[in-house]
Amino acid sequence: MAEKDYRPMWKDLGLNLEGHDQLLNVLGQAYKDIYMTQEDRPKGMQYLDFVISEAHGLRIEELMETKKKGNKVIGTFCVYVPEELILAVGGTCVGLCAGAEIGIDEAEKVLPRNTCALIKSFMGFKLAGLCPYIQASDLVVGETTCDGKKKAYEILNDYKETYVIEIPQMKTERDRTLWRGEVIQFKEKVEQLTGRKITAKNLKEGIKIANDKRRALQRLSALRKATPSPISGLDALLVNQIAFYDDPHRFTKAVNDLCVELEDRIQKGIGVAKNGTPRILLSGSPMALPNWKIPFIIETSGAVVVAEESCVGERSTRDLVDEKGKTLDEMIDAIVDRYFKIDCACFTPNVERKNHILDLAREFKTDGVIHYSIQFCTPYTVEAYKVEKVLQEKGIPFLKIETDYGMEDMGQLKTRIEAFLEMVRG
Ligand code: BJ8
Repeated sequence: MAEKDYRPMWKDLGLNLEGHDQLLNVLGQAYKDIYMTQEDRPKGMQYLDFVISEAHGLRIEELMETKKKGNKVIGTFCVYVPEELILAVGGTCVGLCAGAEIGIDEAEKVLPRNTCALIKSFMGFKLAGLCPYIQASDLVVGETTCDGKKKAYEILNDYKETYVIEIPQMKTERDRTLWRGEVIQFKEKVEQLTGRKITAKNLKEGIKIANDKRRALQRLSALRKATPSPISGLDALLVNQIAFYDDPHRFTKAVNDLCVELEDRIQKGIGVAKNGTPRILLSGSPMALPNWKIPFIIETSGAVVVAEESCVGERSTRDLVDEKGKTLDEMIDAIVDRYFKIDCACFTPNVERKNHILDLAREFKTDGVIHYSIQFCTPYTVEAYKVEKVLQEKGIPFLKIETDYGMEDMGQLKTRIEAFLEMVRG
């Protein structure tokens, strides 16, 4: 993928060079096959192609540069980690969730086989020495969302210091108090790690950077309401995936530039699929980079994905932190409230999520909802039952898929998705 020789840097980071070369070859080929074969892509996607090609090269070099200046890099696995606190002190937040079936043999030495692929993947990446982001991180932050993750962090901590934030399971006032305490404690952890104080002034800036990124992603999302859709679901997913890695200022600008191009496309009636193409809302477990399997099958079966009800999608961008706060305390409260709205399936009850799915299905004029859960992901697999029920009540076609990162079931999934699209077309 990368042209410059980054091997000395990868070696210094302690990567397994041979395995890493193989990984880059496989990913480079997959990207060509899945992304570069799409037709009528917006020109603005060239920036994203570049970012992907340099994801393990230039971007890591940038992280090492910022570290040399005394700034810290913090790796995270969940959209519940308040990025604003990291940005406030000049830190960089990078997503460590992994979406590839790599290092599984290593992961299965420490985790049960029937663990969700996302957990096995991040553990595999670490144990097999294949992820430069975790190597470059000064601290890794886990969270008590699902049982699989929270127990896996105990093991990960043996290999990399992992600070765990407690996430409540319900949304009562008591839970909010607990959550506020966790945000304060995390603030102190960030201050201790960086040796810098979080103040009203720098936190205001951190909030603005994170909100600007979300605003750009919201703008992109809103443009996908147009018919025909001006961008493929695969490309939009890629933008959402890269949001977790790229420099936030540069990324925000690139997404806004892309939106200008898409606005022009919409005005001219240019889209990636002709009118009448089934419009699909994809809902469920997050699709971490480079998990493109389901949207690839959907979009090569004659449909277009117009929205993702997921943490790599709408759930992580829909809410902004209120920017009106003047004091540090007011800003912390605004952060607490913003994150407390996240409707992950780890919460109970989780009525908000069902309402959001209905709203999205309506706003994006979708013809059907495909619910995706990673195999062995109890929260999303179980919650799919309730999602199906509310959609059935509204007469919205629904397909439930459970799969992992392997390619063995591609044929079977394609058959099911094609049959669903046939039914949707009527
Ligand atoms: S806020 S969705 S990013 S926890 S897929 S590891 S839930 S068994 S990723 Fe998530 Fe935060 Fe929730 Fe979002 Fe567990 Fe399920 Fe695996 Fe998952």
